[in-house]
Amino acid sequence: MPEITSIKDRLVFNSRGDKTIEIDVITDNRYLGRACAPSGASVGMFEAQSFVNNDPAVTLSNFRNIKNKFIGLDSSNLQGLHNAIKEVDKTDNYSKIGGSIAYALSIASIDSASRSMDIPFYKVLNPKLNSVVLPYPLGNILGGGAHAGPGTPDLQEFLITPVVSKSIEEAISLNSKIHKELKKNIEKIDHKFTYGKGDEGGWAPNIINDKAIELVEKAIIQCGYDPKSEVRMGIDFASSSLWDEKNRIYTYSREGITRTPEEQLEYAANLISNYHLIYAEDPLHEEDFDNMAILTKEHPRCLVTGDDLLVTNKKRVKIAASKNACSGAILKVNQAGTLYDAINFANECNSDNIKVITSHRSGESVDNHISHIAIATTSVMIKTGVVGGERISKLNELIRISEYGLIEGMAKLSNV
Ligand code: 2PG
Ligand code: MG
Repeated sequence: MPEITSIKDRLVFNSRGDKTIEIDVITDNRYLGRACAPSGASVGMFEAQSFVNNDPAVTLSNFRNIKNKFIGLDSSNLQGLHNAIKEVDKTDNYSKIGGSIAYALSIASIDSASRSMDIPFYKVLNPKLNSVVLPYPLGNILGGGAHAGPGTPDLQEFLITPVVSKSIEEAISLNSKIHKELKKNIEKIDHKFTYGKGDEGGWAPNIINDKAIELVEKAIIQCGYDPKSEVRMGIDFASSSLWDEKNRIYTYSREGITRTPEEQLEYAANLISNYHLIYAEDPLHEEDFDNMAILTKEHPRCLVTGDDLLVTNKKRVKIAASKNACSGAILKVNQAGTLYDAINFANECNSDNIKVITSHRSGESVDNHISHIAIATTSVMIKTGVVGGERISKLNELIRISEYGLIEGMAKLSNV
């Protein structure tokens, strides 16, 4: 068995320049696996807690006192490692050890096992996988909300995915082309546009939501594609960050308007229909399973997706499935805690016929493990940016994976 022989750790910085934790797991004194914990700007209420007392340094120094407990474990055994972490931290949200430790330790362990066994990371995670289906890249090309500054749209992310593409390379290239085309469209109407970008590399112009989606659609058409069937659009509404629980209203502070829950439902439904969205993430706030169910029922050609709603939590997706509250589910390992938790979540989604979309966070590193996690969980899409080193590293890894053989093709999204 591949045995963990040592563990190293350090504080490093993420793409926003914030401190985070990186862990090295070494198998059989030779094989180095490494993982760095990402972090979100729009964080769901029910997510794992990344750091003890919100402090990376405290989290790391606590970990140094207990890390010997993980020496001697099988680095390829995700459940064994998960159980060992749970022995140290019995909380539901990893507040004792810190979600960043659960994340980095479990991913670095599989990374290290993959090197010692000389098989790809995705195959260690899912040994039964006989062929590889590649996820479509769902690229953030224009953003606002918690990822960009004042004047940008209230909605967090405007996304595209080129379902027309026959290969991952073609898909990545098409997303980049449309990202570039969009810049020209923005310049024409935002005369003060500085080419500024949000945290994930999407343009951050001074425009309102409705204009943003219009410009994205125009860029797709200008590049010669049909937004109804070839390059489809999506929106991450991140509407928990707009939701005012006390007054029970959605506040679009940049646009200077509010929407009641009924109006928010209608607004999301209109955007889905008018722009043929393939993807609508968190169109309602994180506790509104009922209105999510209405949207899901009425829009079968759109993946009505839970991010803050589900927080990569198996119990929450079970509730969502019982209410038919979504057709898509975002998988972010650090929302769940360990990679084992996240894989269990994906298995639950797949058995409930809810499509999995593996996702980056807005605060990232150049790690590319999520590309393998997307393959292992048979995700239909991978949500990441289109430009920026920490975004492109995930996309380039998919190109490398596509060279391994046993490739079945791109994910099936034709029924959506
Ligand atoms: C989201 C993510 C990723 P953050 O809301 O889906 O795009 O953002 O990491 O800030 O939560
Ligand atoms: Mg989201």
